[in-house]
Amino acid sequence: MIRKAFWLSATSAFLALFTVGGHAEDRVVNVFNWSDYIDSSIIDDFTKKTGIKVVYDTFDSNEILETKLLAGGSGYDVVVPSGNFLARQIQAGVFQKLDKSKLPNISNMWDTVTERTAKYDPSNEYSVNYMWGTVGIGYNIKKVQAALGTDKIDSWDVFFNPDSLAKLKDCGVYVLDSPADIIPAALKYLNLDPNSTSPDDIAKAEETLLKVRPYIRKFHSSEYINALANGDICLAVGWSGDVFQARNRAVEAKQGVEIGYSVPKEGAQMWFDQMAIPADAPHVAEALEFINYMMTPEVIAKSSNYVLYANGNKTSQQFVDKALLDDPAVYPDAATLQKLYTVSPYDPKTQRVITRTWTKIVTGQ
Ligand code: N2P
Repeated sequence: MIRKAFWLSATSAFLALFTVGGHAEDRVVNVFNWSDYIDSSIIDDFTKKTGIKVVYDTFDSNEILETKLLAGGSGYDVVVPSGNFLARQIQAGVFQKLDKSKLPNISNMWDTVTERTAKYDPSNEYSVNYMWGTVGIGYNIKKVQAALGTDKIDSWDVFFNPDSLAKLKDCGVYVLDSPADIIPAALKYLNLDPNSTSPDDIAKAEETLLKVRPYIRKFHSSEYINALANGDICLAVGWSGDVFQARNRAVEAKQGVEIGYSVPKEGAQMWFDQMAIPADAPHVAEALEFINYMMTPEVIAKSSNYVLYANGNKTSQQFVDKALLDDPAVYPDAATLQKLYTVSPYDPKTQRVITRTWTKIVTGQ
């Protein structure tokens, strides 16, 4: 009897060990992040350090991410919505609160950013910042000079004024396929509230966009990086860091393409992309380890140095390339900050108007 009990417990100890060993090997985290948004060596380093395998998928639209999250069972453990989308997803019960005791690196975060992200996630209970940036104008300096007689773009007028955009039609114009980025910009250009939910105001934005629609070659939210870098297009309404990536790719390609980025004087949107854990995430412990790792100052600085966006981590700034840190289009100075606005989530009724409007703009009808 004693012997039998010994064998039983020895067997279960062996089984337990085996299971723990197997489990360690199987540890995995499923991450869904924006495209062109990480130095892949960071993912490899995380796996080397923790033994956790990263399955990394990408998207280029908040709408795509939201559809998956609202359907449930996405299988993702870490996702990165922008603040305005995060806010309504929190309301919809899509996320779980973060166990801050598992996130010691949160002490590195920057109050200038957390104060702003609290607008979307009060007390920052559900999310931490990954990167933040602006919506502006990326352009081919020489081609714009040839078409418009100036290589300095400082106003949305170059895009929203049909006479101006017509001159850029042949060299090519791309626009983000993202109503929550473009419609507020149109409202701002019209001197209206970029957060307006008035159907009249949205109709004015639609009218303005339909007038320039004939001169837009494509609505797409990631292809403009290479299109700008290769000289295939001369203007893109896009996200700051992506335009800077285009600029660097152009420099590396040595074909004489020079790319500029403008934060238009009328005002530009400042957005925040937040790491969060879905309520039904299958690997919560691993998700927390991943998020904590991404808040390591050296790690997130490496990411910023690669993707050319500012991050929300104060301690990381000593590791961020000086050129990036000193660039007011990346880490805005007081004068640039004055020009930046944030957007609120659309309520369901306004969202329906925005979606209908956007379909008309993209299809041009
Ligand atoms: C990364 C673009 C992320 C900015 N390529 C939009 N939130």
